[in-house]
Amino acid sequence: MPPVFKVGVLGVPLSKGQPRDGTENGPKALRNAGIIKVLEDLGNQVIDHGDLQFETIENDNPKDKIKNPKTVGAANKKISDAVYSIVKSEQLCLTMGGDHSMAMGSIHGHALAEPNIVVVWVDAHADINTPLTSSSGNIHGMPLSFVSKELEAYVPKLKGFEWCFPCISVKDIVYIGLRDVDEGERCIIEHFGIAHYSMQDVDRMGIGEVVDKALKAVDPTGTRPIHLSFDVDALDPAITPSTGTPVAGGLSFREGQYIMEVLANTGRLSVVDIAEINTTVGNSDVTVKTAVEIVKKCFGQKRGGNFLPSYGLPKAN
Ligand code: NNH
Ligand code: MN
Ligand code: MN
Ligand code: MN
Repeated sequence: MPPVFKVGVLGVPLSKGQPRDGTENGPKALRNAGIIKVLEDLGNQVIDHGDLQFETIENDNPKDKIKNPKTVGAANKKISDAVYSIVKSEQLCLTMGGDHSMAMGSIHGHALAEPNIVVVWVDAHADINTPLTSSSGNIHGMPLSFVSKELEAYVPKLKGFEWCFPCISVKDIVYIGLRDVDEGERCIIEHFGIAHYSMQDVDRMGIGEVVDKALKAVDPTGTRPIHLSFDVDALDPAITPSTGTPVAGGLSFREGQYIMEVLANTGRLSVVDIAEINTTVGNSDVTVKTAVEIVKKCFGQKRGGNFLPSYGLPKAN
């Protein structure tokens, strides 16, 4: 039997966590590419929750270096509430971003509904800068610092984020695909011993061993609900060029699919974020196509073929 999921789809048209316009079109691009039908054709029951609507708050001046703090804070509160209720209603939640600051709300809502989650962060970047270590001031480089308990003492209280209390441990995070990590982030990874598998590890061990080790690192018993946060810039820019901060030397199409298939096979995927498609960076067709193929693998499509028990094998006579 192919796995059949009750999938709750949520569009998260967010762009203020980073400097470029275009990430807000991610949900529309995925919808236009037929994502809902693709998921249904795999046998899943799909509940489309539509796209969240975010307001741009007036006079949202940078707080120290942090850009658009109130707008991003308010948007993530909405994301948290929506993801919370989707998870509570027992749907496997697909959040279609949107810039990656969305993961702050998504993880927060998920953790409130399912206190025992682990986070698999597939990204070229670690996105665990604090407002004090970030040199860009872009919140999409910081979501993990806001939700991690051990970092509470390092994250200043900011207006707009009062709702966001730390809800996971850094011990619950594992990275795959890293190849562009800032100094402060590297310090955090070392200091707190956060599990991480960089592209060098993928080169050395191969994706099979990396994914095995990554899952064992955060969840040795293989029992915990999984939050997958997938930044399309984890993949090689050859296959996902339309993203704000492409980094050469990324995961191949096959490696990306493999991660998804293994996570789907655990049966414990609970929330999947797909982030950082930017439709205004070049022609986004290739990127969107790649993203749809990758997302499919989280929701039951197997490269080895899906067995349909209802298929009647035609007899010769
Ligand atoms: N680390 C950089 C920053 O904090 C870049 C983050 N950019 C991303 N993250 N695309 O996935 O600004
Ligand atoms: Mn990234
Ligand atoms: Mn290491
Ligand atoms: Mn990211």
